[in-house]
Amino acid sequence: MLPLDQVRRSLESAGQSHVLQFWPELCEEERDGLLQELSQLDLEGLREHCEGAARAAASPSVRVDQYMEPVPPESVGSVRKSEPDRLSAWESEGLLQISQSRVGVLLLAGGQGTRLGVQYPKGMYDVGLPSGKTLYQIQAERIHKVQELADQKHGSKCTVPWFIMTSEFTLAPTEKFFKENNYFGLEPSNIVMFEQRMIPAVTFDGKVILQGKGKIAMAPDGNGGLYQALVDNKVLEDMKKRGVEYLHVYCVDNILVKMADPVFMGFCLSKGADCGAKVVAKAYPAEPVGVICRLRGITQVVEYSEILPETAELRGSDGELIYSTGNICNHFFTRAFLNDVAKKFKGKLKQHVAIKKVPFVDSEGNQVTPTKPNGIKMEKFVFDVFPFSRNFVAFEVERQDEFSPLKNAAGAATDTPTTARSSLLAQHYRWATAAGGKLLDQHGNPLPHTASVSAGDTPPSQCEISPLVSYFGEGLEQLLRGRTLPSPFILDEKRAKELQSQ
Ligand code: UD2
Repeated sequence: MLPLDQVRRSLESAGQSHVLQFWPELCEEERDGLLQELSQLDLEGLREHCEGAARAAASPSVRVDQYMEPVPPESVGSVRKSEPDRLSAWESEGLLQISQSRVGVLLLAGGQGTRLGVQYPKGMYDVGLPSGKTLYQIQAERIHKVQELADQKHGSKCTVPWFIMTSEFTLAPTEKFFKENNYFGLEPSNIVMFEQRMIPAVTFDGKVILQGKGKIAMAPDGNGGLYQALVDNKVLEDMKKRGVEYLHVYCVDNILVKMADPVFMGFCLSKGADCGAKVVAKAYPAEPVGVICRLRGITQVVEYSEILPETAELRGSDGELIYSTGNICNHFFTRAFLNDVAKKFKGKLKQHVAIKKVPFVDSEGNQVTPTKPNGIKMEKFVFDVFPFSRNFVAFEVERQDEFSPLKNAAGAATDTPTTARSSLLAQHYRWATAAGGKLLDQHGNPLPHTASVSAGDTPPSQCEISPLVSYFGEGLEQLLRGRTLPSPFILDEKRAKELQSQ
């Protein structure tokens, strides 16, 4: 912790002395807390941060729309348009790399989940599946299974380490949750949690906002804070020690996420890519996903919050959206590329401005809950490194198989616990019927043998297949062919063993 005098001088020279305005009123504990918080700030860069935020918020936002061009469809790889042989070759390559413990997964989990409105990290959310599993448990079990698939194929004993970026808001509860759940059966030493930086929210005239008399309003520095956090916490060195060469980076709330997806890994490797992104065709123009496009000839993502509605709505002569390649926050990076970013590019990442309502204490010491936006939060985006890549690739996957994010609380029109749950159950319905299972509805009536149940539909049966039994629909025929499956039907490891022995 820095001495008070030093902090006071730094704040003065940054034009932020008001931060200590209520110091005389604070008790010992509050003083310690504030000093601790201030000691962790980059005090030297504080003036630049505050003035920069105020400048950025005041300047008319530079519209990128006029420079946007769609990416040529032929430059985007695609599950739908690829021959089964090609897909299976990519998958084999991915599994080979996984079997050699050269692949890691990296979860971005430092966000506050404001839209979902829960007070705990989103990964701990239970969307109401018959099994009651949380997003974290589903992800852990998929890691387990993909390791097993790679081991079975190559006679190895591999590890897919799980790197988890948290923030001050999410680190402690995430650690506690993993511990209480016995790390979901994974080896704790292969789960590496680290913290991203927090930065102060700032008023429109460039002053740090006090959230309480002894507390600064802080927010994580965006998921692009990843690159600084990798350096701060020596995570790249850790990856190197473990022999990890390739990373699958993903966001916490997609219930269908294919952890360390061998097909995506294999695709990116076959193209010699150092950086890649999975995309889906956008469902509707205003869908809150960034779009992959070219800006002045360079492929990158324009975030949904920074594109004009009229641009998002543009359609070609075939009626399809022109900007349809939706980013789903599932990225591929080589460790070499991450090293380059850490050394050369992380200081060049764009700062994005978010204007928010930030509760504060006014100069008279009154607690105020603002009714209109009063604060600036600066954020970096994880995909803003794409332009630094030497060979970036995009890979289109099927939405119903790979993308159903949990963003909003129950009752919203899209991306809710209900839609996430339905997407997973619909997928498992498709897998079970494709494997020859005969599903029954809740009243015991036979359901059509159809594989067309899709993400938006309410699945006609509660059929849930544990990732420990099947990673992506494989291996189910021997268990389910010709069997009648009641609803609810939970196929976990125990049930799978019973079915095998019958
Ligand atoms: C993200 C993508 C968007 C689209 C969408 C799909 C970014 C910047 N935008 O938008 O283009 O792909 O996801 O679902 O990637 N996070 C942190 N630290 C932070 C802020 C966020 O780790 O400071 C994590 C957060 O916990 C989550 C992920 O980043 O896992 C995405 O954050 P979000 O849900 O706020 O992003 P969203 O939906 O606006």
